[in-house]
Amino acid sequence: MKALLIVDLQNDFLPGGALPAPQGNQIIPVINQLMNQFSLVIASRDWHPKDTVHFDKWPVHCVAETKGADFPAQLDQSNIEQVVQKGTKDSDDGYSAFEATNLNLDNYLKKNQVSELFICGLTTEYCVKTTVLDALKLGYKTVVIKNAVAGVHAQPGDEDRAWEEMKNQGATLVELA
Ligand code: VGL
Repeated sequence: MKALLIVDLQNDFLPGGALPAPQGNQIIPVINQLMNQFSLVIASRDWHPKDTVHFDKWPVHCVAETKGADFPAQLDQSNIEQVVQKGTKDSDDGYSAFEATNLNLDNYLKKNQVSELFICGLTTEYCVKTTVLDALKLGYKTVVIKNAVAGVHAQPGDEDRAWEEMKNQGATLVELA
């Protein structure tokens, strides 16, 4: 069975937020459409404490229970079956959805007979890439939906390198409508 994993589509990673992907808004309608093609949809969210080592590297973003951590109003949440939270401790970055602390995502997917994981969301260079690499290591057939992912562009060239790395490690890159 295949599942859709939406990574960190949260206000703080969208224009106007604390750590925005400049093209982030463009992927929301694409993802709203895509969800109808999957019988299982999971969303991850960064859910940080106010003080965390993660904020030594990044502007404060996605603090639990704040507007910045919310999903955007334009996202259709009605098809999301499960939300997983990560980066919840003051000692971890929690880039990968497989580091979620409220649910063992790998066990959950295996229990639901998921063998093929379609991944979209924010951001290409960090949480999408890290989640994709973990999914590959855990043995999922991993498909990244290129037109439903956006980069944060922290450093020039990072996004291209992230795509290369995902491809080299075995991810399939597709465009879906
Ligand atoms: C992310 C930078 C810092 C992401 C999270 O969701 O890609 N990027 N924290």
